Amino acid sequence: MIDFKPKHIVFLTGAGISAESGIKTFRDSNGLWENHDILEVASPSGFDRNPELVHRFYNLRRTQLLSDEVHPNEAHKALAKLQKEYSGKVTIITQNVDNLHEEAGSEDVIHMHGELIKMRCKESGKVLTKKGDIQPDDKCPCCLKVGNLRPNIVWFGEYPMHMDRIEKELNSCDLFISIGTSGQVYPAAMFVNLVKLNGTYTIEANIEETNVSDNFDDHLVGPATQVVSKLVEDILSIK
Ligand code: BJW
Repeated sequence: MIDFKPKHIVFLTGAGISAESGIKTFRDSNGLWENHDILEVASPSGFDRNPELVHRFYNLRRTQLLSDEVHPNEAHKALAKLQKEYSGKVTIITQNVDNLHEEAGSEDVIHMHGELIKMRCKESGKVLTKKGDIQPDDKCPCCLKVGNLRPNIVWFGEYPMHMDRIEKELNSCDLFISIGTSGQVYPAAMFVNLVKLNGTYTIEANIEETNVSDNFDDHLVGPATQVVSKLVEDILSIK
């Protein structure tokens, strides 16, 4: 396990960390993609073809996220605790578009695939917070045109957000921990390979083996609420 005191820890989180908060993952059986053609709801061409379907998909997910049923779980809370109490630097990069890390108290979370509670003007690129539904015929508050509002989400074929910052964080960490991601979506799936070029120690936490498990030095197998809480206590106890 970890036999050194890390100066800078980078966490990469995926849908698995929010699964126990009641948010469906993407690729699991009964997951979000099961009843959807991925490219119809998560690509720019899908949005151009059928904005109503895409808005409906994200409106439903935003409503669920903001409902009383969904709360941060022990894994989100443990990471927030580590960020507050650890003497070294702790960075959270998430592929998730939910706001559960922030709700748990984490700060400066890097949302590489965007955020459900934000929308964007297609013309100016300006990002606005939006907690209610977006309809295809809504007027954009920025350019005042109808149809120019889109979810502030990174779809397939689009460039993920904050990549310059992410590259810097990956290059400066000495411990990289991936939690609850299947390793099927790039570029996030190759972060483990990038950090290993610098000799960074790597840990994967997941309920099962993934396509990229072999790339990690160590594995924590089990639900995120259990393994992440224990991992954080272990890190906080390193002298
Ligand atoms: C638990 C648990 C519990 C469950 N505890 N664990 C061919 C080859 C290589 C690449 C490509 C290719 N063709 C196209 C590409 C590129 C493409 C890509 O990767 N496609 C793949 C499908 C092959 N990528 C892109 O287009 C990206 N852009 C890009 O590459 O730009 C060029 C570029 C290159 C190099 C550098 C920089 C840029 C953009 C990707 C955008 C992804 N967007 C989505 C949807 C939007 C968000 C939304 O609607 O919510 O983001 S896709 C979806 O997948 C979502 C997620 O963030 C992402 C990752 O999913 P995640 O989090 O891993 O979830 P799951 O469901 O897959 O896995 C859950 C895991 O949790 C499982 O392992 C479970 O076991 C585990 N789990 N319960 C712990 N309780």
